[in-house]
Amino acid sequence: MNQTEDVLLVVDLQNDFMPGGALAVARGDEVVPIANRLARLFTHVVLTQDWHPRSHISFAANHAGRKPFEYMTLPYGEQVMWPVHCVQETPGAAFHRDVDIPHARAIVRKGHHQHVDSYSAFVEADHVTPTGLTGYLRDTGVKRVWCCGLATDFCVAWSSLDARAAGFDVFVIEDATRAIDLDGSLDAAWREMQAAGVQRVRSPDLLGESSADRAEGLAAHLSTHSPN
Ligand code: VGL
Ligand code: ZN
Repeated sequence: MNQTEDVLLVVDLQNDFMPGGALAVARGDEVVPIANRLARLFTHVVLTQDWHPRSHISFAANHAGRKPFEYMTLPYGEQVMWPVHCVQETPGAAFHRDVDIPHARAIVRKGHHQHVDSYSAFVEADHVTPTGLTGYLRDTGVKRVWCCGLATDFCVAWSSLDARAAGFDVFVIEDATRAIDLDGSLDAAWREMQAAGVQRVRSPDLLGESSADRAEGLAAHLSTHSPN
């Protein structure tokens, strides 16, 4: 990992996306220890935090007659109606208690505008309003964005696609994500990411736990310990 040109983007490891949360992602909690280990490989880590006002446009409860997980056409496009989640300053919006990334440099809060959602950490769902993350990463010399977190098919996918569009090399650490998978959204997200040139990688390859790395490590161990 080149410490000046790489950033780890840890997406939405918040209570409401964990099992038992308001918008639970199946096995979302399994991502937390992996993200903690990955974060130790990076000096530059940015966290994102879904951070909605209670009156947010993406909540089914704010539209008469709408139910969670239906689609609704809004001025900026199709919007999934979500259960109320990640309301600013509530426990559901807090990071999972086991998130242990004290050296994170920045936390990008998104979805804070009442009338527009933001799955992406870069550009809101109107496709024009920037969060400022692109400028921040460019200003700090970042060339490669490594993504993990929740959910693969929404905030991770949209963030990766926007990072690509902004000209960064982008990697999604697949086993360090979990999906909502609404009507095939996970397959669609991977197709879009692959078409955009987002690279799909796995954490053992980065953490030196893959079988190839183990074999290399073993060879190195044997060569230093072989009798004279
Ligand atoms: C997310 C749906 C609504 C996510 C956030 O973090 O993927 N999904 N808000
Ligand atoms: Zn949200």
